[in-house]
Amino acid sequence: GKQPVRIAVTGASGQIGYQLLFRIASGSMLGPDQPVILQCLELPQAMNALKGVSMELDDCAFPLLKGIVQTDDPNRAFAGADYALLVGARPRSKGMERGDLLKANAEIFSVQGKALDKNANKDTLRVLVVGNPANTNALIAARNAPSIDPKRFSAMTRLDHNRGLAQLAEKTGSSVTDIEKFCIWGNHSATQYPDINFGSINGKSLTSIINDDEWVKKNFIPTVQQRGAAIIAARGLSSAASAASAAIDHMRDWTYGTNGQWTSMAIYSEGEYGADKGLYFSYPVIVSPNGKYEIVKGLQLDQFSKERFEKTRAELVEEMTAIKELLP
Ligand code: NAX
Repeated sequence: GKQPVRIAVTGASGQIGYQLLFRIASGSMLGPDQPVILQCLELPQAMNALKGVSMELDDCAFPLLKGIVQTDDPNRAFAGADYALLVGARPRSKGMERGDLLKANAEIFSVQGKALDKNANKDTLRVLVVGNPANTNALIAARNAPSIDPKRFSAMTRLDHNRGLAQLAEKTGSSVTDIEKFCIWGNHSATQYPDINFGSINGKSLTSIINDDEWVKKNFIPTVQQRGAAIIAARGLSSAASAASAAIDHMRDWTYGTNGQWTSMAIYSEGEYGADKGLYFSYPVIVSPNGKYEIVKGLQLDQFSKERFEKTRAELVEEMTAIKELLP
């Protein structure tokens, strides 16, 4: 059979970690014939909770699970890592300004970027940043890992993408798998732009099927942008199972391909569509079966889309500017 792959997960005993680890160990991420070793990173004060999670993983008797590392040392967590899911982050505490939040996270992701650079398996590594502000945290980690291709880093907008698919499926009375060529542009934040203009169902354009511009602009776009807040309002806790599920989808598709279909990933920008080179920006991508992603090229954005694109681009530039002096 296949050799086990090493999968580092940070924030492993948090809400999302608790959903994610079991899905990975069960084979949801890399398939039923790929053994895995979980390398869990937590803060020192969460090591006991992590021990409990590890005991539960043992108790599942997952056939694919070949080992669990529990550590508060990034160097150990990332040793030989083929995958790194960076979930742990500093949450916003009361009275904390956005700039302070960016800086607190810049510290965490600088340390982790350096540890990845020193310890990970550079020939296979795929990094997904989930912890917020995810796009800028990905930029910081990548910049601190100069010997790793920046294209091996990504940030998660797949949850936003999946939220959009679910809304569109409901509106059109179709299945989520029927909806093609939908995408999220930009930042994983309320400025993200969920774009249906290229979308189709069975070759028929989504805009003509929906035929309700008012719904798209006043209902659909804000619903996707504000979905995280709506989950918190309803559940009293932020999205966790759906976030973990999106992380699984992101890594599976990045490894095995999207069958020619579009998905959304925040990836290193070379300046495509006018986003600034070096930003981690969500684009429509297609992943080939060998695990290489390509940004969908040649799309014509209309005036409305250009305005939305500009708004989320400007926010990412602003985030980068706030942490610029902390970049190596
Ligand atoms: P929790 O607070 O439940 O868990 C976070 C865990 O990370 C904690 O156990 C904490 O001890 C650990 N941690 C903190 N700093 C660490 C460090 N330096 N090294 C290792 N572990 C560390 O948060 P949870 O609900 O799991 O959310 C995790 C992150 O995902 C948050 O930043 C959250 O904002 C973000 N999200 C991102 C989403 C996305 O789509 N990109 C959606 C869901 C989620 O809101």
